[in-house]
Amino acid sequence: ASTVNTSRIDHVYRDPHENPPLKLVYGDLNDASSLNHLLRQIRPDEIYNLGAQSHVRVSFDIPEYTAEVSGMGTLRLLEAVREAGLKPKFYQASSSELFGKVMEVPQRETTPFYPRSPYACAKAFAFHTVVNYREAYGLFACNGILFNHESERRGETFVTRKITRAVAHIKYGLQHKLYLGNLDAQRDWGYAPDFVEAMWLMLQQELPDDYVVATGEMHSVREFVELAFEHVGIDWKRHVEIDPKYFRPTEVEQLLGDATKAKTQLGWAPKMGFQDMVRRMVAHDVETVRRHVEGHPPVVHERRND
Ligand code: F7E
Repeated sequence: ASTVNTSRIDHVYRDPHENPPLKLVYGDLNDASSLNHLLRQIRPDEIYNLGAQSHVRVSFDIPEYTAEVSGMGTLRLLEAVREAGLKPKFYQASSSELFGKVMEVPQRETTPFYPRSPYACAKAFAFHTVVNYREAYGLFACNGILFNHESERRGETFVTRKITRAVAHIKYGLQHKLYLGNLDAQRDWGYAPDFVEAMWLMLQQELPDDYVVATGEMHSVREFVELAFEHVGIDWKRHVEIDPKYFRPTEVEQLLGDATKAKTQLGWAPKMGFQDMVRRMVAHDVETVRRHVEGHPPVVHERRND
C-alpha cells in the first residue's frame, strides 16, 4: 500500500528496542515472481500463510479475486518453496468456514467440509493443496482449522469489532445507530493471541498435522451485542437496526469447534473466556474514542523504513 497502514503492528514495528527489528518487505500472493524472490532471499525456517481476502461477505462480491488470493495464492507460495529447494515449516490459516453448513456438531478434524461462500471454497482448495504438498513432497506443512478469533486489533468490518467500535461511538454520542445483518448466527469466538500460540505450537511438533483450534463455546451475534452494550450500560435495542445488505446469499448459521486434538497433542488451551474478551474489546474502543474526544494526540513513534 502507498499509505502507511502499520498501526496494528506499530508496537513491535516502531519499537527501537526490538531486536532483531521487524522487517517488512513487499510481496503479493498473486505475484509468483515476488514470492520466488523473497523465498530465495530470506530462506525462512517457518512460514505462516495468513494472507487472504478474508471477508466472507465481500467474497460474494469479488469471488474471482478471493479465489486467486486465498486459494491460488497458497499454491503459489508452496510452489515457490519447492522451486527454491527449501524445506521450511509451513503453517496454513485454514478456517472453520470450511465446515459451513455443518455436517456434525461440534466440528472436528474428521468432520466433512461443506463450504458456503467463495471464501470458504478458496480455503478448501488451499487446505487440500497443503495436505497434498505434505504427502507428495514431504513438506512439514500444517493446517490450523481456526474458528473465529477476535481481538482489539480485529478489522473493523468483522462483526465483533464493528459492534465494539459502535458501542464506543454511541457512548460518546458520535453515532446513534448500528446496522447489522443476521443476529441469530452463532459462532465459537476465541481470543486471537491464544490462537496464535496454537499456530506456533503446530510448527514445533515432531510431525506435521492438521488441528481444529476453538474454544468449544458458542454464542449468537445477538448475545455479543447484548454483552457489549451492557458493559457501557446502554440499552442495545434503542440503537441496533437490521440492514438486509449485511445478509449473505448463503449463511453459515452456527459453528462450534472441538479442539480435543490440539489439547491432547499440542498441550494447547484457550486462556481468555468470551465475556472477558468482549469486555476487553469494548474497553479498548471506549478508551480510543475517549482519547479522540478529549483531544489527546495519539502516540507517534519514529518511522524506520516505510
Ligand atoms: O461474521 C454475522 C454474519 O464477518 C460473523 C473471518 O475471519 O471468521 C470470520 O468469518 C457472523 C456471520 O466473520 C453482521 O452473517 C451479522 O454469521 O465477523 P464475521 P465470519 O464470516 O464468521 C472465519 C473463521 C474466517 O475464516 C473469516 O476469514 O456475524 N453478522 N451482522 C455480520 N457480519 C458482519 N461482518 N457484519 C455485520 O453487520
